[in-house]
Amino acid sequence: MNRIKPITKLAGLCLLLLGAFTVANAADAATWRYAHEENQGDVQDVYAQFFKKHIEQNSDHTLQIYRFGELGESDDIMEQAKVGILNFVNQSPGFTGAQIPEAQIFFIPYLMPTDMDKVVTFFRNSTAINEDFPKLYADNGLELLSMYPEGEMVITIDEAFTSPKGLKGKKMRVMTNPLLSETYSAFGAIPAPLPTGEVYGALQTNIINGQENPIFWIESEQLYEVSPNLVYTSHGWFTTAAMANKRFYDKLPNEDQKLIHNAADYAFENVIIHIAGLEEKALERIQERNGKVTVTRLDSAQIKAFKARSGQVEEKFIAMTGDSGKELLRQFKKDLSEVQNQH
Ligand code: 6CS
Repeated sequence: MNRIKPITKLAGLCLLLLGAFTVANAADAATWRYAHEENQGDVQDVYAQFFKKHIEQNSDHTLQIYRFGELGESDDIMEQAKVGILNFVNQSPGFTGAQIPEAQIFFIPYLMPTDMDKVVTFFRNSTAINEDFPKLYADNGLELLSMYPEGEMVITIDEAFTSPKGLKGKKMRVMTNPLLSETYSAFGAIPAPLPTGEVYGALQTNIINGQENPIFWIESEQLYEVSPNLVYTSHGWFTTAAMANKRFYDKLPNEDQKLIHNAADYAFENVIIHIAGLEEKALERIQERNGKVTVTRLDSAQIKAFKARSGQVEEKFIAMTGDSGKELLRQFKKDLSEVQNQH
């Protein structure tokens, strides 16, 4: 677990600037800097380590990885990547959605399948993911390398619930994109947008009543200690994205650009292997460690009541994104129906 300390962030930034100076003096063999949003051994860290392995085994370049908290919050590392002091950043649409509204599509509840095989097939084959999103990110100065799933979203809360009524008046932490707030309002709750580092403390002090995340993160950040009732609502998957600063990427020789995309493909394949079974194992460990943890899995009739509220979120998504979002949603749904037909 890593709750951000300002002094750690400052030290990290000093190292980063020193590193940038060193890189500027290097000729061919460069040191590239990559930051992500998670702790050691978590899904984004696994992706980053495989990305690094491929780069370093296939070139003279080295990759310096910065984990959650070392350089600040998610929005801090994105800012550092956009100005070019970081070459690569892994940021989830949960945060990127605030600057690229179309990335909020992942927060329309019940759009994604719950079955992992279908989710993975979707990410591999989807035109929306592999052709449309790279253009949207490029328009924002980012070369998109991979979009990949991390795990099913599970709600943790102070009192278990089985209907929207049970969420009434509950303050639920959401990542800081406006559409996710709409989802929780539609579910009957009061959305509370917060950066990652503030979630544990807000739960501990009852400033919020609950939050959502994949189980591996609930374990990694020990959120189950302060939010022990787990509710499976089947409303979505946590998606994330790895990208490069586009100015940096565009100036690279073709062979380095190819190397980077090959490294991303290699990391994607390995992260998919990593997430298989991850959530089940994390849940077992959580239950062993804390006897207070409860698990509620909504049945199909209970899910129906939440699903009935997804239409209004979809409408908000279109209102927020206009024709571009409408077209993305059409393609997204087409890609998803192809996945359903294949399985
Ligand atoms: O909820 C969050 O803020 C964090 N959750 C995960 C799974 N990864 C990092 C992210 O920022």
